[in-house]
Amino acid sequence: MKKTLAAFAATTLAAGLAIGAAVPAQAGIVLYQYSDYKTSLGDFGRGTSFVGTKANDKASSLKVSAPAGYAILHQHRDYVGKRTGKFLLGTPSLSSWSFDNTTSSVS
Ligand SMILES: [Ca+2]
Repeated sequence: MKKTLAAFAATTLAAGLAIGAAVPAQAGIVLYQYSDYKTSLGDFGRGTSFVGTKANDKASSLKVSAPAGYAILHQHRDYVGKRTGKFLLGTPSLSSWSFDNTTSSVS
C-alpha cells in the first residue's frame, strides 16, 4: 500500500513537471485575430521569438495577465523591427497603436 502510493506520487509529480516545462498552462499573453479580444490566436509568454505561421502578422488585440506581467510586441521574429511599449493589461485595438497585423515576436 505504502509502495503503491509512493509510486503514484512520483508518477504524478513527474507528469506535472513535464507539462510545466513544456507548455505553461497559462503564459499570460493572449493575442487575438480581431479587435475587442475576438478569436484567440493562442496564449504566448514573454520570450516568444516567433509566434508561429498561424499567428504571424495577425494580432489585432491582446490581453496580458499573470504570470507575464507585461508584453512588448515586435514587428519581426527575434524581437527586431518596430516595437510597442509595455502593455500591462493589453489593448482592445492594436490599430490605435499602429501595430495592427504586425506582431511576429513577443517579449
Ligand atoms: Ca511582422
